[in-house]
Amino acid sequence: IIPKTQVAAVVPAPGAAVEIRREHPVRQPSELAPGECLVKLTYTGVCHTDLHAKQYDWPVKPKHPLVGGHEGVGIVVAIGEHTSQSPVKIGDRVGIKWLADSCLQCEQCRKGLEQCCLNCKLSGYTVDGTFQQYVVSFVNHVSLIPEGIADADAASVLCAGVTVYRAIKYSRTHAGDWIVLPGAGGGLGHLAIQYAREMGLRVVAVDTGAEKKELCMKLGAEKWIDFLESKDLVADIKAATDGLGPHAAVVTAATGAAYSQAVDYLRNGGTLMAVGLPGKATLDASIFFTVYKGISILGSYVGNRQDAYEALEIASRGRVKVIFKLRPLSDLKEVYEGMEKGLIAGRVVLDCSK
Ligand code: 8ID
Ligand code: ZN
Repeated sequence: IIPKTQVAAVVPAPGAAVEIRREHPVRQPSELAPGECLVKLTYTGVCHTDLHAKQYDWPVKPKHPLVGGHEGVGIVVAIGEHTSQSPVKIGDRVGIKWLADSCLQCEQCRKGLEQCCLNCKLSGYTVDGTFQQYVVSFVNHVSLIPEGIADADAASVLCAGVTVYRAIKYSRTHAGDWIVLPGAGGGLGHLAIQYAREMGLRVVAVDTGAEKKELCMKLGAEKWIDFLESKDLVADIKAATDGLGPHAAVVTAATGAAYSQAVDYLRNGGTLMAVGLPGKATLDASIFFTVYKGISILGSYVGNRQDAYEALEIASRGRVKVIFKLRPLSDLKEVYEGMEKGLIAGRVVLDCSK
């Protein structure tokens, strides 16, 4: 019942264009190692990280040829022989996250920082990901998808949702606080608005264009600032937050510029959560004011299994919804073009059957 070949989107070499291949091999159940599982995918989100991988612009490099993608949902159809104590079984509906596998034994794994495991495997980066119909993943790290949420709706919770959920969770804010979200109209940002609201925060959305403005306001942002129209971003953000600045900023824009004034507009004692991942930019912030204002600057990298569980649970109750356009897997190249130009409000989710 497992076909020998499938449709897959392949980046053959560093910086090359993505190719749709219709005869891409499927790893057969007998070829799975212990701990591996084969998942038949229905839908996958497209994250800006996948575009970084294709463009080869990060200091940590991907494998090639590469099947990208790390926001997939599907059914476990096989588990490697001699797998002991699998938390999932054949027939379970699971999600594929960026963190495909970790050793679970090292200091970082023991501390629940498994995404920082030195022996981690990354979906769609160091191992093939979800831009195909059958993906090999790992029983310890696939996420069970709760009932109450459809496959296509769950897909982008697995990276975008988990990532912003964790970033807000550790932003040292509480109900009633102000949070500013540069990149609010994008894939991560539009979910950050909703998780922030769910946690009782007041949201200032920063992004550009009428479509993203409408999306952000509809999702519960209280204030909107267009970063291309603003003549003084620091003054505008402070004015929007009682004159004192926000308690936290979660930056999900993929550019250094979006970080540059955060220390200036944050409230004394505020927290900057670094999430967006420009490959080469450095953080440009006043050391003096970082100290004088008591600012915390924290990097936040996807999430662990518990973060995924919590982010999915909230989404499965309908409290957070991925806003997406559905396209066939074979459209990935065009999706990347739109993403590069900043034209995608919310997310794009791909139908793996097409
Ligand atoms: O674990 C992590 N830290 C993690 C997880 C997943 C993704 C980090 N990321 C990274 C991605 O690799 C990428 O670098 O987060 C970044 C954003 O991913 P995304 O949300 O998937 O990208 P998007 O949909 O293109 O959204 C980015 C938004 O930023 C806006 C754009 O208009 C777009 O809506 N933006 C830009 I570009 N510059 C801005 C600025 N200066 C800005 N918004 C405000 N101010
Ligand atoms: Zn991602």
